[in-house]
Amino acid sequence: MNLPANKLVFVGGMGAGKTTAIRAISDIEPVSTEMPLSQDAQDEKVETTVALDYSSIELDDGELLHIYGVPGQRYLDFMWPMVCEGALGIIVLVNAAGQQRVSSTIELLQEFSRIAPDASLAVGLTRTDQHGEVLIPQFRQALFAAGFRLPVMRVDARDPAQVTFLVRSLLSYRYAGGH
Ligand SMILES: Nc1nc2c(ncn2[C@@H]2O[C@H](COP(=O)(O)OP(=O)(O)OP(=O)(O)O)[C@@H](O)[C@H]2O)c(=O)[nH]1
Ligand SMILES: [Mg+2]
Repeated sequence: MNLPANKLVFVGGMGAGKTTAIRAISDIEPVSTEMPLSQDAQDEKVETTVALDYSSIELDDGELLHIYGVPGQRYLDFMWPMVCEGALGIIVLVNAAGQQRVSSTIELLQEFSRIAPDASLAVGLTRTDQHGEVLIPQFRQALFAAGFRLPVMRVDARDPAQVTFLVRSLLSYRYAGGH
């Protein structure tokens, strides 16, 4: 099978901003598999990914990056290994409003380290504009204490510049010798 050389995947819980981030940085019309959310409890969120997101972006000097997203909902986690196959990078998006942010992030990092052992990881914390009480140094320190040395930063998934910066950070980290 021919796998894309530069493949990056956005992962994370439902509503973390994966589909939004991919749409924000897309050079092409993204492929998405959104379905209406049946329950209306999720504030402004009315759709959820049921299979995957796909798009591509051109970085420096024409370097093409294939960007995928997984569904956040647990019952669809059988899609995760399929979508992550051959990925060089995995970005875990974490909703700052979520419960047990630290433990659920560590769980996801452990899970995706198993699913894609050769991928580099990075973490983006979304919705900190609404939840300014979540502090990056503490969050980063907790992940570090759990053994994860990786880029950790705030990101507004709606903002192309911030999402691109996170992508570039992951690539820089990987090629600077981080895993
Ligand atoms: N205010 C604010 N809203 C954000 C931010 N990041 C993402 N959002 C919003 O959060 C929602 C995220 O929805 P999606 O992008 O569909 O989330 P997802 O991770 O793809 O979710 P699933 O596909 O259901 O797993 C969207 O309404 C975004 O506009 C942020 O930093 N600040
Ligand atoms: Mg989605």
